Amino acid sequence: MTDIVFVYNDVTAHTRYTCGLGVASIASHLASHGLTSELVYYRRESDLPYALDRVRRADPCLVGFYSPSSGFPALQRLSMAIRRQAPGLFQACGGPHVTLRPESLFEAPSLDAVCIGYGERPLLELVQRLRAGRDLAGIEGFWVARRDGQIGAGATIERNPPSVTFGDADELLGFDHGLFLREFARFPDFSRERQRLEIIFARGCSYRCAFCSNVALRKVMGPHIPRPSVEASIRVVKESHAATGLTRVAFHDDNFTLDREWFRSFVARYADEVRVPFSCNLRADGFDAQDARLLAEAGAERIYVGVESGNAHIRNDVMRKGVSDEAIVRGFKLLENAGIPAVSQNIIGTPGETPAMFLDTVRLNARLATRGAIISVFYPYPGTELAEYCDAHGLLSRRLRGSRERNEDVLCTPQFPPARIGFYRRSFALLIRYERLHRAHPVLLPVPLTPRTAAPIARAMRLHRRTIGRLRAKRVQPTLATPSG
Ligand code: B12
Repeated sequence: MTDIVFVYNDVTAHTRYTCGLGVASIASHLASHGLTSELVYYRRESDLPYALDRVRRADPCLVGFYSPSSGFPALQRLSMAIRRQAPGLFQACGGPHVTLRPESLFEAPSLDAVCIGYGERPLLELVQRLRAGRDLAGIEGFWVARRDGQIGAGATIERNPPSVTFGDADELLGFDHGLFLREFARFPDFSRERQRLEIIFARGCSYRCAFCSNVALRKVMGPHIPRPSVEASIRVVKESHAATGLTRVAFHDDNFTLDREWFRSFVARYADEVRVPFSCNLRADGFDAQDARLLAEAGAERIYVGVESGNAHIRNDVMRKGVSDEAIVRGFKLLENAGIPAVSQNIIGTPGETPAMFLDTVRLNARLATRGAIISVFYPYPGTELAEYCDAHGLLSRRLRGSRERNEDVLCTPQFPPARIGFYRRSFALLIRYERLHRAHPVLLPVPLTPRTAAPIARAMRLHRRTIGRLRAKRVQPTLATPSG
């Protein structure tokens, strides 16, 4: 009999198939204590009957949800359906959303508990007590609602302190990737060849960016950022690599060079002992030429760098990123010199941003040697400084929950209307391309990018791309038609 069915909720984020590392870490910890887990990867709401069927067949003692903030309404609907199907089944939810908003327990009248903070040890304790039929009082990390299988807001809630003491970071390091890989097999478009082995070492980030949940999480969890030793980290990469057979690795740490000493020692050993191609995240001002060289030697094949905005006021005064234009340009240059493809990560629609300011993001990206530029629409995550600002200034719209987050605008921003945000998001790559051409050939392409010229320029670039595409297709066709033998 299965002890736990985890539900990883991806209906609003819809990233490519991804291993939820919180769930994978908890499952690995539970397995080391003899408890078994199953997983439902909740990709779209039409998966509801599938999820109910999996829960019915597994007959666990607990369903454990993970969800980003935007997906919480979908989670509530599923949780409600599970309650109707199995009234006595205990339902708990964890992750950054409920850690920052434990009051979600009142909003979801079919949830029995929410986990605030690290979940490995609290969930083990909870499941052991459920299995033994013992009382659930006083489990650190959990707010528990005594609903007795009922649906309703009237339950009394026991509020225990958050789970903030992590314990031995080496001992707790481990991920049950197999849990996710087995479940991915049900999706026809899942490709094992393209799947990366996902791993995270440091739990958090010490920077104070106003758009990121890390600052809010540190307020709950305290300033200490647990990090396993280099020895344990290398061991777990080797073991996970051998267990999954995946041929590329993604290190998900918010900032891989946050602890420089750890980083240098880790990549040196990784280069010698593992050397599987990998990707990671860096701050543009967080590394030097030697670090870039070490990354290249270790097999870095893609590095994601947060640019956020090309407008220094938006980036540093509003978003509190604290990185200059020069540092960003220098960071990308170092990666280019080391031969590592770099991808910039950008945000559009930050409170206070205007179309003219957004064009600074296009211009800055055009100066960088990028292998791609990702653009996300600003989303105010609970507990962040910018979410509080949006709330205080009446900027939050009804689209906030349940939206395809980062793809749709969710704020009321008269100075940057939703249709304009949509246009710039869709045209971002084309506008960067135009700006590069304009810089290289100012005489041939003299029109500067402004909020007035952006739309006709994007139209012309689209037309140009289509024409080139057609011409290429025509040139390629005869070759394809030539009999090969
Ligand atoms: C790695 C990462 C990713 C990876 C992997 C995703 C994943 N879910 O693991 C990728 C790149 C795919 C990703 C995607 C997204 N991410 Co992300 N991601 C992170 C990052 C950097 C680290 C998360 C992590 O792995 N931590 C380590 C693991 C071991 O800890 P954990 O996940 O917190 O889980 C612990 C506890 O929360 C708890 N817990 C977790 N689940 C459960 C379940 C139960 C039942 C219990 C009891 C406890 C419990 O116990 C776990 C172990 O201690 C965080 C930032 C951060 N520093 O936290 C952002 C973060 C979690 N992501 C965020 C967001 C918004 C997203 C996306 C929505 C972005 C997008 N639109 O595409 C998607 C959402 C995907 C999804 N369906 O959840 C936000 C979430 C904010 C929020 N309030 O919702 C964060 C906080 C960053 C931010 N922007 O501020 N992300």
